[in-house]
Amino acid sequence: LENGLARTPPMGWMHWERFRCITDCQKYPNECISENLFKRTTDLLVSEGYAAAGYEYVIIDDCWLEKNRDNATNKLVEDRYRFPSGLNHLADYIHEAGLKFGLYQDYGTHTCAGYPGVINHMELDAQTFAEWDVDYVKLDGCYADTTTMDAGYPEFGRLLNQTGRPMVYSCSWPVYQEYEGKIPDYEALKQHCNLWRNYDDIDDSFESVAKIMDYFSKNQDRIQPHGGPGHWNDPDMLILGNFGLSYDQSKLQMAVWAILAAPLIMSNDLATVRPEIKAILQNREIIAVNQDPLGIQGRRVLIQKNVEVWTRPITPRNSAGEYSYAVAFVNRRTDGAPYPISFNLKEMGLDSLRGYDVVNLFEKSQKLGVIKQTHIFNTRIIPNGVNFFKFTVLN
Ligand code: A2G
Repeated sequence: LENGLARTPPMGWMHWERFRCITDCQKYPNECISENLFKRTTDLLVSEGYAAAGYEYVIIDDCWLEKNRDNATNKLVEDRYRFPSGLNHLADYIHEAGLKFGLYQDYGTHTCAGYPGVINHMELDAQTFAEWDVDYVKLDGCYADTTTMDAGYPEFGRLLNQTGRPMVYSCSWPVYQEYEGKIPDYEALKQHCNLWRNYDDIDDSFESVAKIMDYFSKNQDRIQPHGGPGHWNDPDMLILGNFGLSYDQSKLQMAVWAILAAPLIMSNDLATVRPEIKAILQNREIIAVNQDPLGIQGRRVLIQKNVEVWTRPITPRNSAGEYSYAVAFVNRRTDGAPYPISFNLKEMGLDSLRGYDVVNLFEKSQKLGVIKQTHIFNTRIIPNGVNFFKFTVLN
């Protein structure tokens, strides 16, 4: 969507994967979906350095609404107990911290968790979002007629635009169409949405991360070309910092999401993220790969003995216009011991005759020097691990 927004993949935080639909604030005061959670997260984004690293959008997912619209006006109403100060107050709080405010809704009659959706009230709701100073809208697709989505999602986007308030528009439209066996219209998605969910929701496990990677690589011919500035494929949230991923699996998700030019939307409890995981989330070089201005989505280019090679063309380009590359070696093997693997650059698609200067993005001190196109690149990757390098093309 050419609305001037999301020129690089959006970065931020969203509650869904970690906090789901916890609404009992008596029992779970620190976890319930409430203004406290979003204020606390806003504070931590700033004080723990995430904001300085680029994480910007604080996004409320499902379960923020009252079960009914306002009787008199039909307007959406935020849960009165959990958001007692109202969403304008929360938006101000987030904006005063220098961050941006995101909000979830659903195209259908109800949200996935059963709260009122936007259908039949689209104009009013777009207007309400603008009044609440929303900067980012995620529009889900539960309880909706998928056959009307090709028209309905663009229509809601037009109504958002008509408010005059710039809002990033995140669409869940394609995944619901795929569930019904229909191939999404990517040209329409690019035209009408800033990002879109292609596939299943992420859960707190490596199996879930791996399943999403498999979907994105198996379908890359039809998905990958459509990512770019203003319009991104979205493999769903970053789950590192939670319970399910090991340290090395956490690096793996971060590396692959950087290759995929994925939105970097964390879903975790920032108060309890361990320092070594925080370092992964705030790795400046990896964030720079994700946010590369060319905005070319990467691909899985090779598989050898269950080790996958994922590459992404990035800046800088040399005087011949050849790209630099981010290269992730992902070991899907689980048989113990680091697994050695050898590739020449050319078979990975790195074919500049001038060669590449190589650094390890997780071990900045490890500089591998200049490697030529004809050289064999050797690396050993631990089970369920990743080695992630930047190959800077020589001039
Ligand atoms: O509703 C859906 O499952 C969403 N999935 C998920 O991200 C979350 O928002 C959930 C809340 O009930 C998609 O948008 C594809």
